[in-house]
Amino acid sequence: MFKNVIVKTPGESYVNGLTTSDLGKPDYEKLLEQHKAYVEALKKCGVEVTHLPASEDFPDSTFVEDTAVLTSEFAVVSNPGADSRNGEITEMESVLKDFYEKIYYIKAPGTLDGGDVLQADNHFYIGISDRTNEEGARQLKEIVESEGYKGTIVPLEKFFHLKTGIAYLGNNLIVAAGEFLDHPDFEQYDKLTVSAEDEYSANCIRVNDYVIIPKGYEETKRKMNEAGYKTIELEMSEFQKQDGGLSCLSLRF
Ligand code: CIR
Repeated sequence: MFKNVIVKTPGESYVNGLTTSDLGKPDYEKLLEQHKAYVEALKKCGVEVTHLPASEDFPDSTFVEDTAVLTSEFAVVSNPGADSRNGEITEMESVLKDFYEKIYYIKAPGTLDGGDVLQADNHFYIGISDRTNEEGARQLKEIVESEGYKGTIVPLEKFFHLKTGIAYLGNNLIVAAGEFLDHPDFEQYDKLTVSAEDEYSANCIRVNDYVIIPKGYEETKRKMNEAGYKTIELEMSEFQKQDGGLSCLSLRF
């Protein structure tokens, strides 16, 4: 069960943030509506929402997930791999001090984005990507193992972040797309598979009694409902334009 989430309103500078997509410029008004709906959905899942104001100096800072890795017992402040995003951790560190006594840090030359970290029960999977380097992944593995968790490092082939293509729903069930459909590191899990054309819906989040999924992916939704999960669908177009998905917009703990 998650009790808390942290979210952050996107600033007007969001439209100038990092992206590799060719989906066009985000519409700021629409973006704010979509963010508001995201926060409402989280509230429906029964969590307490800590809502941070926009920071114009950090265009991508609504994607708070990348700044930390959180568990019920400890927090890890990340060291984001994109220069323009690295300063986002200053604000997050001070927020996390209100919730955690035990805080670890990923230190240079290690870099790590929270989007590269998937927790499945007592096991952390840590992706090596363009943002998370081997040293950052090694540091996180050492931290989680010192806390009694397992850690597995997973070099990514194509996905931007680890969680771009995989999610954990609990009960040994993962949602998998692309390179994770048949990946040896995840063979012990039951799989809800996502086709290449629905790949964006692999980035979904289980929050207590619901799975929040992007709107417009009927097959993913049907498979989740058949597996016994209640779903909430959210319009994500303006986040997708900047390479962001549902998990990226919150820290859940
Ligand atoms: C970035 O490039 O950092 C942002 N535009 C998107 C970050 C998405 N975050 C995530 O997948 N955890």
